[in-house]
Amino acid sequence: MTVDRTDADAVRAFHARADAVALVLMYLRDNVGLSRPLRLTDVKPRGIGHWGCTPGITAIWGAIRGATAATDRPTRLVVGTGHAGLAWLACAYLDGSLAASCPQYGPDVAGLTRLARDFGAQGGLTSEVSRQYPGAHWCGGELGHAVGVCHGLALADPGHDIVAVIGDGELETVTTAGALPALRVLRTPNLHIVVNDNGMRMGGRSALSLATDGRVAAALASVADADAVVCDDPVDLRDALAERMRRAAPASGRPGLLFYRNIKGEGMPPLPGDPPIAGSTRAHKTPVTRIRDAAALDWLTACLRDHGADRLFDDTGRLDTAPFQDCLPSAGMAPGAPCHAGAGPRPDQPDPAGGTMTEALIAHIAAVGADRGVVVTSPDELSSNRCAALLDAAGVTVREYLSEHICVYQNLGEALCGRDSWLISYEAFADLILSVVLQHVKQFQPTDGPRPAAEPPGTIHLVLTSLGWRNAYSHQSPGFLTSVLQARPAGVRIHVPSTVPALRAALAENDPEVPLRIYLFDKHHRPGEPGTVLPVAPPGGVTIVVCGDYLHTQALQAARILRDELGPSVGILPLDELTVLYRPDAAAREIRRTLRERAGDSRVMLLSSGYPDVLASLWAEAVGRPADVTRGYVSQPNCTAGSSLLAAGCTWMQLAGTAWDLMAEHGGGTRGSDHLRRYLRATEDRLRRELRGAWDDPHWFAALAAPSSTAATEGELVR
Ligand SMILES: Cc1ncc(C[n+]2csc(CCOP(=O)(O)OP(=O)(O)O)c2C)c(N)n1
Ligand SMILES: [Mg+2]
Repeated sequence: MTVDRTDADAVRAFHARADAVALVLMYLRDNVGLSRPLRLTDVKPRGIGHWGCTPGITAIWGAIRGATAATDRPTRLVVGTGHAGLAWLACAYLDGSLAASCPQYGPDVAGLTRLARDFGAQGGLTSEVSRQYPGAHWCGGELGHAVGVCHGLALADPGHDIVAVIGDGELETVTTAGALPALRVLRTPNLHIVVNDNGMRMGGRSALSLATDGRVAAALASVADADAVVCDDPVDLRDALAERMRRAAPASGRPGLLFYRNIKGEGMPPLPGDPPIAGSTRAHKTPVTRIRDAAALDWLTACLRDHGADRLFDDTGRLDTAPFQDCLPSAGMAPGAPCHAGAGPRPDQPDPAGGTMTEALIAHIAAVGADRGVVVTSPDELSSNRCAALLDAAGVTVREYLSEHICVYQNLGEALCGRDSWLISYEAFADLILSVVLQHVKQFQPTDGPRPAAEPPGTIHLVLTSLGWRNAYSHQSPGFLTSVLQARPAGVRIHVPSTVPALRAALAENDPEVPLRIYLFDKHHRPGEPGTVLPVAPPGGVTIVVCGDYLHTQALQAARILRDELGPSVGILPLDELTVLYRPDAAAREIRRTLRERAGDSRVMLLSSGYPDVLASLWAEAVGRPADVTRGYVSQPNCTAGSSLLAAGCTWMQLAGTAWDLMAEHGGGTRGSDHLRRYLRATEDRLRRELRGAWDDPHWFAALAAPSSTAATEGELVR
């Protein structure tokens, strides 16, 4: 298919004008239409933004706009180049999509002046893509998310064409490399990946640029089983995209991989006497940082005029859209249109009263799936996490792919469509996606800066059911929760239910303002029901505050032994949701009041599911006094759960011993119980002895971590 001349001119005009707007945003704070000669006072104290990617992105944006106009297909766009904020805003200003959400940036001199002043200013618009950009997906400048997010979008929303724009440097990220072969499995013909192939990364030539004859492009397309296109002209790119969009569902089911070849930072001449900018590493950011004298002012004036900055507005000061009108589509391009997953027939649901944590989880997800359809992603760990039953639940779409990043990116794609989704992963590898998760929630912190009135995204439910404590030497660490906590993010809930009812209560919470819920529980065991131990410690007694079911089991056993010996002396206080320790809302304040009351004047032992220090300081702040003892994960070389617990001082015998010491220190009722002390020490010694050189926890200790099978061993265990 070929486009007619008007359309071709429109694409080229859009490209040129968008570059002009980008230069205005980069350098000017006044006189944005060049209605009079530039003065130094019109210029920002220093240039802001990334020029290098801009000419490529503006050309690609014009091509996408043109293709969308020609086909009338609604399109969603994800720009992986987080540093393309300058190009992004220039394009969105020009095509009106920015003003649709932020009317202050309207199509006239005043609107562009406001935008130029806000761009990069404190309290204004971020210079890298963020949530302030209407319709943008944001990833904190982390390269490598775009194709994975587009998997999620393309599958969640087959009614839209999904276009991912990535850099040739971004193409080198492992996440992008991993996301390409996934396309073979996913079959997403509505996905079009456009590579801004400008030959350069930030600090040098890209790998892609080393094979200029298109061999790398062909090889990558083959890996992805995608239709490859290589072109140097935005009009050709527009043609290729329009053709793909017209064949909205090519019989082949193949996505498109389209390479737009250009020179990084082209269109910006150097200052007289300086080395060339285009195609060099100088092009990446702001090639000329400061405009301080008449010569630099002349250079900037010429540069702006060359791109048509003086022709952006008509005589009345309105943006002149006529030259590129034919590539302004009527169909929307930004994310936001609601979409609905087909609800399947009701499944044979697992028993909602099922006894284990994972059974409760499966029952919940299956019910949600039956009601409105739901996506579950997992990095090849669904069965290992005991959740394979989800594969058979109607309305539940499971996507397994061996990359935590690709999984969470797909969840982000679902969230952009306003849909809730689940990611089921090992705790030990959740650290891999920590920055993605933190960035996602960071965007929901309240800010005073400009921000579009966007629909809240769907909630991502991150389920961690294989605890890092169990194999933290061979695997990574159980520090994910405490790293998240440390950031004290708003809009997050961290559920560490100690019992099945507590998990059910967490699952039943439904607040669309919460973009991320994290659940941590141990897939291995059946935790004790509440009520085994009175929650309130008597005066002089000890309250063990427990986060999560894993340590809860140890604490329960410790309390049981002490109570058998000393009567009601130890209480257990489960802290089932961790963000209550800092959240400013009334509900969290009320929970903190209850915690203070329950802890009363007893001694407090705080057991953290991750590393101890963060929880210790949050507790002290929330309750008004520090815990007397804090325990949590301690990294050390071993390979069994028992030795992790032992190193952390969290086995039941250590906990009981510490509680006993605390009571003794404070004159509590420890009458005549030396034999208990001796028993606890002897048991701890025995555990240490039996663990030395062992490959597994001793049977008697492991049995406690799985109370469903404790009955047979309990006599042996407790004297
Ligand atoms: C994961 C990650 N690592 C490193 C960076 C730092 N960084 C910013 S831009 C860039 C180069 C990007 O090159 P490319 O994708 O080709 O973009 P373009 O040439 O269009 O600027 C790098 C390495 C980053 N943003 N994200
Ligand atoms: Mg590049």
